[in-house]
Amino acid sequence: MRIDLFCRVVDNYGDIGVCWRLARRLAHGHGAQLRLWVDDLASFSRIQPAVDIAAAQQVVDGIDVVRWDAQAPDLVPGDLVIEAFACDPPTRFLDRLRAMTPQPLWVNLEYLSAEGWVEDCHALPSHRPDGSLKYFFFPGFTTRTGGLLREPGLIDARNAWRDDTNAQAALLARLGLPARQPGDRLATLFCYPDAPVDALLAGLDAAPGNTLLAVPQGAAPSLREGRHGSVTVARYALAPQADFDRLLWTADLNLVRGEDSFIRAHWAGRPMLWEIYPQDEDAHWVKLDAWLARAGFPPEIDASNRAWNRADGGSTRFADALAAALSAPLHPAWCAATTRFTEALAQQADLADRLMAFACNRAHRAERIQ
Ligand code: TRH
Repeated sequence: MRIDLFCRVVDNYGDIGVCWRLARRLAHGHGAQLRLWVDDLASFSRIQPAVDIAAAQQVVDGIDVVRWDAQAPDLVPGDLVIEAFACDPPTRFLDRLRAMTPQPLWVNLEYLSAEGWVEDCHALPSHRPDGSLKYFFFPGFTTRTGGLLREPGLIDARNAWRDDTNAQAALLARLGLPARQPGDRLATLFCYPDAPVDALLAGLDAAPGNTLLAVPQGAAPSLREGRHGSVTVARYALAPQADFDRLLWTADLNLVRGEDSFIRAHWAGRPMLWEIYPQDEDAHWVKLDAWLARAGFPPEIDASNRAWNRADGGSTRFADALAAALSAPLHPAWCAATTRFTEALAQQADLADRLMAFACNRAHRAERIQ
């Protein structure tokens, strides 16, 4: 199948992070001829160093990457067109799409949400005034949604990685991070600028044992590198996406944000705290609570997640809540609940498999109508 995937980098790395992962899943996992259109190659190159930010067109990891700008080439749409996060593909491209018979399948990949209404909207068609058809494809946590991206063999690879302390040590060294001392906790922090990092340091310092806190350049700008009581803060340059995934696998605690790192922290299967991308009118609170309701963590962990997001009057309680969450008896309960939740999710077909099944089903239906 020939697939066009359009990605507009709104801000941060999530848009390109999700699209690059999906592009590889469809190309490598389903043998698709993938053409990825990206409007910001500089951000792309931060998570995939092989990207040449000056190239109008290039092949990266077997995927055609087209720089999406005013000079972008006039190309014939493929069989499936994926518009990520309502990014409005070029008019000229859509004109071609509309003129084709049968019309290629046009899908809008929506943002992830754990909310219930997603099931009712997933895979619905949008009949557009110009006669074209676009479908909504919603990622989600249940079988009645589009699912979550997860490459085959991920869980086995993660489990093997957990037993491979040499590979873990080599990764930390490659990222320029200090070695983890035996018994020390490794935590990763990927947060938005106003996350309550002082409360985080206080909570980790009050928790049993020492902590190595790995923070990417650019995140938590107010956080000073070095010792803070029993916590050592160490920074690393933004890592290639694959290394970032393994860092999450190596850690005992992952503080993640947005969408893609959030999903990857599920697959790491370790305790995690999610800083949700703030939305207007506090719409993100409903999304956060919807996820917590699905996850089934102990209520104290829900309170920690909400406090980390400065809900209900801020993060003053976060430090105590985190220290308790990292101590017995809460910590083993947190680990068990996380394993239970993420292992159950890993039983579901992943988003790429569902998207391809949806596309093939539509193609057959179109043929029948022909
Ligand atoms: O960067 P983000 O905050 O992206 C956000 C969200 O996606 C949000 O939903 C969206 O509305 C907004 O962008 C526009 O967080 P996210 O989604 O976790 O994406 C970060 C990507 O960066 C992810 O693919 C992992 C990758 N990454 C690396 O490859 N290396 C690294 O060292 C780090 C820290 C991240």
